[in-house]
Amino acid sequence: MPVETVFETTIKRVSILDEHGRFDEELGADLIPDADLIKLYSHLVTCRHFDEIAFKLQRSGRMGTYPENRGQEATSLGAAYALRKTDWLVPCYRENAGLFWHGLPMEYVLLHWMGDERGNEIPDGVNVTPLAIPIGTQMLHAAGLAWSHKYRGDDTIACTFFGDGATSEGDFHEAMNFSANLELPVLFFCQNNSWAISVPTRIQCSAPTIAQRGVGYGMECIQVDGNDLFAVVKVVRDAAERARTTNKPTFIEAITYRLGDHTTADDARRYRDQEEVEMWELRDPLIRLRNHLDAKGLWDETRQAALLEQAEAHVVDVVKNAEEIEPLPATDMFAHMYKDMPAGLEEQARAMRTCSLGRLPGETIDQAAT
Ligand SMILES: Cc1ncc(C[n+]2csc(CCOP(=O)(O)OP(=O)(O)O)c2C)c(N)n1
Ligand SMILES: [Mg+2]
Repeated sequence: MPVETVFETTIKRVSILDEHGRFDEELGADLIPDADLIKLYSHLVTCRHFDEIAFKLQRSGRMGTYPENRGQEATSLGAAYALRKTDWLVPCYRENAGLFWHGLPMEYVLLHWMGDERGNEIPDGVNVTPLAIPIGTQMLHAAGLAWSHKYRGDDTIACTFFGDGATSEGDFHEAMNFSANLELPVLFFCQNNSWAISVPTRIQCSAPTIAQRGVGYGMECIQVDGNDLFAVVKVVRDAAERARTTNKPTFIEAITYRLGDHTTADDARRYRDQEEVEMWELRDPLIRLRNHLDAKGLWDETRQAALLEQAEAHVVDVVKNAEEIEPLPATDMFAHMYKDMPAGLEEQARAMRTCSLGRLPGETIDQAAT
């Protein structure tokens, strides 16, 4: 036969709790115990409240730019829940729910967006890397982390998060190729939220799925309903097991949507239709899970009211911790790039110390210069 098929593939999508409340018992029955389900839902509600407050902090001039997480929370949370605390989460910037579940204190994220580098000095024992603003860079870090654990011979894995837009970056392809060829225990978790700022996914990727980008690297690829916490837990658990036992990476495309603007510096009304947003509001992962809990008799309005009160009190404390931290002089910006600061930078830091920006409150020029 002169022409034969040498390769064929299919991309599967996993859904367990759909937007209409239908639940797949076969896949979902023993996935998440009820007690954990309540904890996860409570966490989602707290994170949603955190998101609202972070947005307000920016709007009232108390914080810099902030990317709302609203609508996407089930993706990173499902992944973090399915992983071990010793595994690495290597985030982009829209994964608060997963990072907080993994142990990152909430105030770190506020400090980051307040421009305070202490927000990126992740506490020991919390296996989370700092938020990555340069798109795509973190995937290579995840490959490196996974490689180091493979080299040590333990079964720790890395899960890196990124957006649909990030899959057009060279770094993405390098990290994928490297991880597949070296057989590294990495999960590549793409949050396809339909947009890369104002660029829709359909003109960013000509293939019908982003998941199939991984096929070219010989990787296991799967699509999942990213607003379905159960389905995310299922695919990440399976992928993590594969990574731990065979060192094979997996590419996961989670279909989700950001309900807010790209960041507080954006106005999404200028490029996307309100009907599209309204359609996705109906698929909100929090509403879906709440309805499921209601149907199981695990939740009611009294519990909801108590949870909201608790979440509000918690976030008040978080904001207080972030805002009341001892201020650092602006020269702190020089402190985080090099172990030994190059002479040129040291010179600039010294010059800044003697101007008002570089001094601590109440510090004189003489004190600063010493
Ligand atoms: C290397 C690089 N190029 C451009 C930007 C500007 N930028 C910030 S976010 C973004 C879009 C990212 O879209 P996507 O990967 O889909 O993530 P999302 O924000 O939708 O979660 C761009 C182009 C950047 N931060 N880094
Ligand atoms: Mg996107």
